Amino acid sequence: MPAVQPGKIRNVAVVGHRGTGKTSLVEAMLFQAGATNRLGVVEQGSTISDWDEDEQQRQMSIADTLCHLEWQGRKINLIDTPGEPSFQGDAIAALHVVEGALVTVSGVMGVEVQTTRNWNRAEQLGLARVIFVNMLDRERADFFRVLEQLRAQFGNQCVAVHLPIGAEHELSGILDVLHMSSYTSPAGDREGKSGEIPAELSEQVEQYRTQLLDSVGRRQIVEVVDNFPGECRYVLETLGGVYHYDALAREQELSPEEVASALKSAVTRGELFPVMCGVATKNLGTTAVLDLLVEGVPSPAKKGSPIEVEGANSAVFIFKTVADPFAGRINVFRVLTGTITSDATLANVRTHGKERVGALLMLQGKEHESADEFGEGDLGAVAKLKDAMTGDLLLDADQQVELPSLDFPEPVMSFAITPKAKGDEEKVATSLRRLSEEDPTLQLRRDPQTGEQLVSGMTQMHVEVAVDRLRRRFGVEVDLNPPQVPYLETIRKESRGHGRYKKQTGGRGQFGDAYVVLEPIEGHTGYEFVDKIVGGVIPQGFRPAVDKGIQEAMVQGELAGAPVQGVRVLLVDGSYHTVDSSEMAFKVAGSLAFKQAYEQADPVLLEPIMEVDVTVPDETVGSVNGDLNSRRGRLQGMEPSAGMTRIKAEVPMAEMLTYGQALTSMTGGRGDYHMQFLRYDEVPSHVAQKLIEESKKEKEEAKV
Ligand SMILES: Nc1nc2c(ncn2[C@@H]2O[C@H](COP(=O)(O)OP(=O)(O)O)[C@@H](O)[C@H]2O)c(=O)[nH]1
Ligand SMILES: [Mg+2]
Repeated sequence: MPAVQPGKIRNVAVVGHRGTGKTSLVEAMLFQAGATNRLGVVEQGSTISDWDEDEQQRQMSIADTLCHLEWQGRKINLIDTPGEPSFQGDAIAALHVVEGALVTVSGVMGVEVQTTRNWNRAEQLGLARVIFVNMLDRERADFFRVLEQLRAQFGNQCVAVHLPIGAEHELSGILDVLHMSSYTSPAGDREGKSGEIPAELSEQVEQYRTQLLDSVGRRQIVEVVDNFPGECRYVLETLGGVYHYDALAREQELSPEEVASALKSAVTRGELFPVMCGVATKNLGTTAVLDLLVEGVPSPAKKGSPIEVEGANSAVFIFKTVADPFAGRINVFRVLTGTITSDATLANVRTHGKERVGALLMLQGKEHESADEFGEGDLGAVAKLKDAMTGDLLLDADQQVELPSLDFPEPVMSFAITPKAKGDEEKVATSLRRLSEEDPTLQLRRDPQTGEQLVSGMTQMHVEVAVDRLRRRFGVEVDLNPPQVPYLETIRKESRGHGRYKKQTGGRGQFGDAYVVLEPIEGHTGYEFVDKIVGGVIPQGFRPAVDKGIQEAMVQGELAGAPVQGVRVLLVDGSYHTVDSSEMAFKVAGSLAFKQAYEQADPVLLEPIMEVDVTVPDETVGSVNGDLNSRRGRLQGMEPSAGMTRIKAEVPMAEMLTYGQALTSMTGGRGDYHMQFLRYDEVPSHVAQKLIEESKKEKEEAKV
């Protein structure tokens, strides 16, 4: 099959909050276009796009799924994205490779957290946006309330092009304000029935039609263009642009075709956001959505590449890596420029390695057909690349170009992960690395200080799904625990200490003797060893051994077993024995001298302080601040904007280990936070006391 021309492609990411019917709508569109001949159901695990076992079990999309269909002679590529915040990385990646976003909103719940997040991202990326208010058959669904909410939140550029006929279980069809017609489409009926506007609704339709017309153009002639002999054209001012119009010269009512065409170009430019409605599970409203995607979403030919690449004839960007049960690893990509054929060899910009393309695939959920080539702007997939992964750029030339950034949010929930079976450590690490190649918002690192293997994700659920996948796909079982806090110890006073190591056991003995002075280093960081020996009371050759002994003692401080930092040690005096002295003896002497001095140096525990950035609905600010306060947080500032307040605070890491769940329950899932390491601070004495006692107890137990 030859490549599809860029002008005939529409790339659309279906985004929205979890449970708003994205997957069901994709299913309905595929069915409506004849790409599938049965309408699958999410609860039965029979949809095309929720094909993964984890998805079916949780009845929730976890990863991007690519599907395609043909409508009005155009190829529409649909990416069904997860709405759950845990997997928002995939929605973000999808938005980066499309020209349009189809935003689903529940007719009951209205605008939700993830609606807003995806909306803002789509806006940043300058995408055309089409809104589908779904689930209007459900109890308490109210299209008009949701419409007002949309207009209040995202502006009056959100205009209804559809209205429901009836409501809740009495919903019987859809009114098309644009074409002034109505239709009903019982489940499974692909044609639906198109008809007249019911008389009792004519007033309402008129009201929304006026709103639509007012949005399409203010019907105000701002300029008369008289370029053509014998022909007069008028320019009509629209939202954010001008629209050439000659109907107005005739002072006529705009024809539906004229309105449609004005609407279409405003949608394409991202200036108007048509609001449609329906019932995805009954395939009601789907035809109109498909029509509008074809007409309103710009083609790749019109919009150009979302990622600029210079110096290559063909380039593809991998936005998703999936593990396929049959084909192994599949990389899903967008062709940025040129055509990609199945015999191509491409260079990976990140690794500089060569990749032989081999099997190209056209995806329909988990089903794939092989393809010979993909043209510019198209979305496709490739199996069996060596080491390509999400975020990679492959070019036909080994060029130095900057890798595009998908700007994923930083994962904030960390857990220490340990295999249930001893000896599985390596397997856990490799399997997790695999998962994080598929989903870069899942991260893996070893804490150099505590030695723990840490896995971080967006939420607890995110990490738990990863654990399920470890078991199911890689056969490893693990335990998750809150990570250890990397405490440090330091000193606050200058002090002196003496260490002497002497052993007389028959033949050759041991002798080392050292005097040290400890001084705090400002900022509580680093370690310095200063040799102040005069006159060779300790021979040159043994002094590094003293240093070594001290550094070994610093690995586990005497206070609570944490590493010691921020200490300058002066080696000031000592003595030696010509026969019995050795490096080993001076190492021990150094460590004894350090320990004695350390006790006198007013040691203290240090804890990591995080810079925390929380965004919550205004009405929850009081309880969120109170909670941060009870976590020993210090408020740094607050910025309210559009119903949400951003709170900045400095909070000890030890108090933030379970913050995700607390924030979710305080804000009903509408809160969001991220944090990063800021600095080490002294642990307040009442908190330190407990930690010191615990460490003593552990030490005792270890001895037994
Ligand atoms: N009553 C009703 N249920 C729907 C509709 N659309 C989806 N659902 C159901 O709502 C749930 C969530 O739908 P799903 O498509 O998985 O939402 P997603 O999370 O946005 O992909 C599933 O149980 C669907 O069967 C609708 O229009 N009406
Ligand atoms: Mg879904």
